[in-house]
Amino acid sequence: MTRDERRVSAWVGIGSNLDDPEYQVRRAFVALAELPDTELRVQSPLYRTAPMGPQDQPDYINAVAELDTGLEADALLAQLQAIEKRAGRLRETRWGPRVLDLDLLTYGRECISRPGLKVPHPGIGERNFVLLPLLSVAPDLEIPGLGPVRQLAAGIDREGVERLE
Ligand code: A4P
Ligand code: MG
Repeated sequence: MTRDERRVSAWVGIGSNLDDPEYQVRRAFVALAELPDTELRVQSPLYRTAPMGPQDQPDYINAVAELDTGLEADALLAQLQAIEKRAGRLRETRWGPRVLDLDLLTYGRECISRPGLKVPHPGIGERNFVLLPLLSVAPDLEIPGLGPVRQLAAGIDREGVERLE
């Protein structure tokens, strides 16, 4: 197989609600662009979104990015976690506030379910803070097992999600 044939389109969800979230998300795009054997193909606009989960936390800034990568899914997840760590992510409350959260939303057309890695990312089909950024840059993206973004986004509540200029 040539190198080109192994390259995969992977979508990453980016979220932050601590330590200047807009800056954190913009810096995450830069970090993604610098990953080994990987190109940053698409970056979505930024969205201000009401928190899902505990409500006593600040609003989030969310965005999505498309990578073109030669990394395996596990290696890519490890790289995403390293970026989170460098951003200073410490607190680990489930659905609690965080400096930077990078979720592997899709990895090509693959469905992966093993301890530590589930792709497509669970909840993708119900989360307006993932679907609306995806809709703005990839309405025709097919989420394996769920359907096209355009169709998934048609059914969701848009309340609490505001696109930034
Ligand atoms: N993991 C498994 N599959 C994946 C994947 N596809 N991508 C494992 C990333 N990680 C994956 O993740 C916990 C474990 O999930 C990792 O060790 C990894 O092996 P985490 O990011 O450390 O934990 P978490 O984020 O606190 O938990 P969880 O359940 O992943 O939360 P979510 O789903 O990331 O939600 N509200 C708004 N408005 N916007 C947000 O972005 N985010 C969250 C976090 C809550 N509320 C939000 C937002
Ligand atoms: Mg996460």
